Amino acid sequence: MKHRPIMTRRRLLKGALGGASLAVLAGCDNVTRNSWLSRLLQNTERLTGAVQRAVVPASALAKEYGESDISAVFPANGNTDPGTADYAAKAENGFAGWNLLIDGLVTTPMLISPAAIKEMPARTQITRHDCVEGWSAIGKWTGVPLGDLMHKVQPLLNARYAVFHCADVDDEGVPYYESIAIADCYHPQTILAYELNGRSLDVPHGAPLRLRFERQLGYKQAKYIERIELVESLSGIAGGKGGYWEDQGYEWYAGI
Ligand SMILES: Nc1nc2c(c(=O)[nH]1)N[C@H]1C(S)=C(S)[C@@H](COP(=O)(O)O)O[C@H]1N2
Ligand SMILES: [Mo]
Repeated sequence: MKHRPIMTRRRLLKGALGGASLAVLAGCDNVTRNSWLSRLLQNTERLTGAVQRAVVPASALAKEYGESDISAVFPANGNTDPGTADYAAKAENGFAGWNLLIDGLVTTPMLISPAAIKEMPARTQITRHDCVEGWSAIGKWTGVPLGDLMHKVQPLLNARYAVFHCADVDDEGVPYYESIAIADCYHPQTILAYELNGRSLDVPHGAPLRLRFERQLGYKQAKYIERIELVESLSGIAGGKGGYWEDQGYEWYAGI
């Protein structure tokens, strides 16, 4: 994957501490190995999340833009093709053979095809995507509100997180995954998107289904989703921190 943890750490650091502090660190490529600094950074990140949770209501909407604001090019980043024979065969077939599984702590587990999802009421939103690697892009996303799918499966009372399992793996075979709080599944701008800028989602941008969770950073926007698992705790899943990048030290609460 392109994202290098150290470099992105430094970008997060820039955001957290500001340009002046970054200048002091310029040329230091071992910032993440420097223990006082990484402790400070982690505390700063935690503080940012805590402050945001305190001052921004969970229901607040991310800014939405107009058609004229849409970026001419929306970069594709991270994995841009799951690359397996199975995925290629399904992509070739317009994802007719794809099924999204929603299971775990739900009353009614469900298997649903992208075609059936497209028949449900849709939401379209023009929003800005911010990647920690230092780029942003404005795109128009169309998809099904995740809350509508939650109403179908009915989460059990002890479900606390939705975990998004993706079809792609990194160079070492580690699968991509992400997670958000159940309450955030019902946020009006949390959608499972199947269109970007009025066209069917292409492979680089996460076909056939990808998450848009607009008040958080790019790495939360899971692509190639094949399973949504509702759980009470994230500790039993992969590295236990709730996401592919979180397992490598990123914040789970990636608020913008
Ligand atoms: N399955 C999967 N989802 C992913 C990634 C990935 O590598 N695999 N990369 C993340 C990162 S870091 C970013 S910035 C966005 C990029 O989305 P895009 O390719 O549509 O620009 O997807 C996120 N979701
Ligand atoms: Mo990213």
